[in-house]
Order: sequence, then C-alpha cells, then structure tokens
Amino acid sequence: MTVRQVTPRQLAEAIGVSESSLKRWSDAGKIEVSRTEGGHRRIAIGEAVRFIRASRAHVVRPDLLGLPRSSATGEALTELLVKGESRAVIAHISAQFLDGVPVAALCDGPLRAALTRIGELWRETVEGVMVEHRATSVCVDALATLRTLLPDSAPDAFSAVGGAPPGDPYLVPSMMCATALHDVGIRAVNLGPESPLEIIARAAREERAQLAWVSVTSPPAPETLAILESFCDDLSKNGTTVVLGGRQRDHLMVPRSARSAGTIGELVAIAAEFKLVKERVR
Ligand code: B12
Repeated sequence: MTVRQVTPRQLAEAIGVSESSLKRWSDAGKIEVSRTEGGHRRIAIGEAVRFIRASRAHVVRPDLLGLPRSSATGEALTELLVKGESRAVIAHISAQFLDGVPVAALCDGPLRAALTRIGELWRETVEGVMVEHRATSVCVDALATLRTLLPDSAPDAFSAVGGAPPGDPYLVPSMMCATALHDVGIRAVNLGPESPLEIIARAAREERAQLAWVSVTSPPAPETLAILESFCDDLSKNGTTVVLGGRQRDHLMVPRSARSAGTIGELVAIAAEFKLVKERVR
C-alpha cells in the first residue's frame, strides 16, 4: 500500500518519539505540515522522509510509512535477490535510505555488488537467466519504492532525461540514474531500455532538460555509434549536456561536447558541478 501522507502521531510512532515533540518541530518550521479542512495536521510522505533523513531519526515502525518491516533473517542482499524476496529487499534498501544513505551510494554499493555477484554465480545456466530476470524485477520494485518516498521535485527544479539505446534490454542502470537524480531534487524522466537516441533527444527538448544520460550495458549497435556524436553535439547546442555511462562506456568515443562517468555517484557529481542540485533549506 502506498502511503501518501501521515498524521503527526503516525510519524512520531514511526520514529519512536512523542507526538508533542513532533508538533513542536512542526511549529518551529523543521517539518512542513498541511491542514485538513477540520484543521488537523497532515505531513506528505516525501516531507516525512526528508525530515527523517535530514534529522537522522531512526525508523522503528516502517510499516507506518507504508514500508515492509526489515527481514529478521539477516540474510545478505545477494541471497534475498537470488530468491526474489521482493519485500525483504525493499525493507533492506529502504532502511538504509531512511538512515540517510544517498540513493547513488545504494546503487553503486550494495545493489551493484549484489547484481555483479548474481552475474558471476549464475552465468550460462537456464536457472541463472531466470534468477537474473527475477532479481532485476525485484531491483525495479525497490527503486520504484524509493521514488515514491522522495519529495516531488520543486516547480523550478532542473530536469534530466535518459535511457538505454536500442539493443540494450537492461532496466536497472537507467532507473538508477533517474532515482539518484531525483534524490538530489532533479526532475528525472527515465525512458528505459531500447530508447533510440532520437527519442531521448526529443524528450530532452520537450522537458527542457539540462542533462541527458545514456546508459550503455550491451555492446552498442553500429547505428547508435554512427549518430552518437551528432546526438551529443546537437543536445549540447540546445543547453543539454549528455553524460555517457554503463559497463560499455569505455568502448564509446566520447564527443568533446559530452561527458563520461563510471558510477551513479559521478553522475550526481556532474549534476552538482553544473549547479543543477539546489541546496535544500532547513
Ligand atoms: C540482470 C542481467 C541480465 C538480464 C537483464 C534483464 C533486464 N531486463 O534488465 C538478462 C537475463 C536479459 C541478461 C542478458 C544477457 N546478459 Co546479462 N547480466 C545481468 C546482470 C546480472 C545484472 C545487470 C544489471 O542490472 N546490473 C546493475 C547495474 C547497476 O550495474 P552496472 O551495469 O555495472 O552499472 C553501474 C555502472 O556501470 C554505472 N552506470 C550504469 N549506467 C550508467 C549510466 C550513466 C550515465 C552513468 C554515469 C553511470 C552508469 O553505475 C552502475 C552502478 O554502479 C549483469 C551482471 C553485472 N555485473 O551487472 C549481467 C551481465 C551484464 N550480462 C552478461 C551477459 C554475458 C549477458 C548475455 C550475453 C547472456 C547470454 N548468453 O545471452 C545476455 C545479453 C543481453 C543483451 N541483449 O545484451 C555479462 C556481460 C559481460 C560483458 N562482456 O560485459 C554480465 C556482466 C554477467 C557476467 N558477469 O558475465 N542479463
């Protein structure tokens, strides 16, 4: 169940503090509340999560925020992904996220490590392909859950678009780019796998994007390579910087107008370098 807003009592119980402390923080402007028609306080889930992460509060009742409780088994993320335990993976990842770990660090750290291990363990077997598809689907669920917990981007937020090129079926890397950029306040539109560069360019124009990412995991098709330079140059002329990344990025000729980066953390760092990440007040 997706929780869109919580009461001060629910948030207080979720982080194990008294309701009066929470009301005091709201009166002091540390947490933004809205009022119902009857005058009762309500807190948007994205604001509640922002407050939890910024104040380093410890979540004791994730269920009150609409999240599964952490798995009691203590199983490692890789094992949970191998078994396709979606709820346990969401609990694992969202607990770290609520503890203040940036989305980029979750992507470059535990998620990447677990998927790399799965790629090695299950290579070239029929069961392995099933495990890889299922683990991918669970990662998609976990990343989608993180996005529902992030505050809506501000009306004046910068925007970014991206995807993976034709012939590239990989769902997770591009979704990671979008979720990590959203985490730093950028409006990020993920077009997903099999996105022709012309479509990414069109979306960038429509969104007036300052940044476009292209995530390349499969060896890129000759048609993609043939137009990569003009794609990057044309977007750059229109104020969109292209960032190329993914496992195959070292096999790409990076045009002077574009950037190349190895991790999701570096993508966020490039966005910060271009001043697309606004300091959050409070
Ligand atoms: C899941 C999976 C699949 C699934 C994909 C399902 C789906 N719809 O997404 C399926 C089963 C379809 C699949 C198929 C194949 N796969 Co596969 N697959 C994987 C696996 C296990 C996970 C992929 C993933 O999501 N990784 C998670 C991402 C986040 O990790 P990452 O790509 O390293 O990304 C990091 C950085 O590169 C960077 N990054 C990524 N994108 C971007 C973008 C930008 C802009 C920036 C800045 C940074 C950035 O940040 C990320 C986080 O740190 C990998 C193992 C692995 N190590 O990744 C193998 C792997 C990629 N697959 C591999 C292979 C061989 C294949 C097949 C050829 C198998 C076959 N014999 O048919 C096919 C080819 C498919 C194709 N058309 O290309 C090999 C590739 C080896 C190589 N030479 O590169 C790997 C590495 C497994 C292995 N160890 O052998 N696969």
